[in-house]
Amino acid sequence: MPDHFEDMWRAIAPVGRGSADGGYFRQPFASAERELDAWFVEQAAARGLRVETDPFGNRVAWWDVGSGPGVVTGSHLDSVLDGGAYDGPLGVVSALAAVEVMRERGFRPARPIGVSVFVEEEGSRFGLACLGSRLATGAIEWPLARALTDRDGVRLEEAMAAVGLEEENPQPWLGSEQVSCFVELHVEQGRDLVDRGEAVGVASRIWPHGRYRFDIAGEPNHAGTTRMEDRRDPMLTYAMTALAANKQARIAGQRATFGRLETTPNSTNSVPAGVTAWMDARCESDEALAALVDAITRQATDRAARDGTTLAVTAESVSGAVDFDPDLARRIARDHETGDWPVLPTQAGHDAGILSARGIPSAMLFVRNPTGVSHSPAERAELPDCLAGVDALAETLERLAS
Ligand code: HGY
Ligand code: MN
Ligand code: MN
Repeated sequence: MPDHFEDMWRAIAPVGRGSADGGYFRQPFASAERELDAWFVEQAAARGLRVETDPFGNRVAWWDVGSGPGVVTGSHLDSVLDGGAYDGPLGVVSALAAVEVMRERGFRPARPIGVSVFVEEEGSRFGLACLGSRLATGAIEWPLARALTDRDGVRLEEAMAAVGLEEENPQPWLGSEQVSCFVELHVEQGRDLVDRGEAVGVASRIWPHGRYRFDIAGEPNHAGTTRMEDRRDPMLTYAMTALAANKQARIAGQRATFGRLETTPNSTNSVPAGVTAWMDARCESDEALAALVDAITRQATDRAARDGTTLAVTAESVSGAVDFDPDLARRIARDHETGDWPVLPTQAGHDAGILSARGIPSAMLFVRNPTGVSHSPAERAELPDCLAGVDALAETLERLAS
């Protein structure tokens, strides 16, 4: 007997949680995420869904009814480091629950309905956002992706092989021939719905965003015997770059964050040899993103010249602006008992954005997050809003698969 929403939520809650009220560590192809992957296959089987697994570990569980390209809904099960409970899993659990709701309502889809899980959506292990959906759609070629490494130097292909994904030359497979449209339900990563007093919303667009690695090299030396004027200190260049990024983003009304830092040799009583820092930048347009990264890079380069350090900036992950199909968004948002659902932009990237950019009509449903906080243990969604999200998703799928 398939579990209902609350049973499923209770079953996965402890998987990969750092401490009782802590955050989640669900890195792709590692134990907690694999446990969730196995749980997903079990829940799909309990619903009589046919699970397809692609060579990258992405899953689609099919309700094989109707004909033609399917309507697919789903999200991801991996998390950022110390992430929240809802970012990703809420979309997967809600999709499984929505299948039950449609069946209980006696709905017979005219098209197959798929429940999907894309791997490494966060890019928090291998650095590239939405890696699974980019591989499935061909947005990144396997020869390039296979060599991506994690913080321990493990290559993607090694991590995948370690969990049995060993196809020699895996090919992209996902396009509009397989999928007529894709809908992702996701916890809102912000406060728009809270401020509007709404439980459910629809996405209009995703801001372009990217991740940039700043490699700053200096001269390692003694922290005590080296006079300040004789130093070539990469930590100084980094510190001024972080301040410049914050200032430039504020001036431009955009977003820039340095959240990850490595220093070598990481010694308390040494001037560092090098600092590597990762910047996450998000802007309203592709042009604004390029201009912001350019302005910050210029200021970092000037500072490096003054500090006698060297700087190299590498774009590790770039996702262009996504404008979801406005007719599809309107079709989903309109004429509900509670009126029209609000249509909102987001600065967070999603697999729905990758599929949309590859020509698959895509949409997103957001569920209210009372804290508005995400990528943190403080991320929330109340049960009544989660259940409203399941009903909204079932209603949406019925509209799209009739
Ligand atoms: O980082 C993001 O934009 C998303 O949460 N993966
Ligand atoms: Mn997500
Ligand atoms: Mn996320």
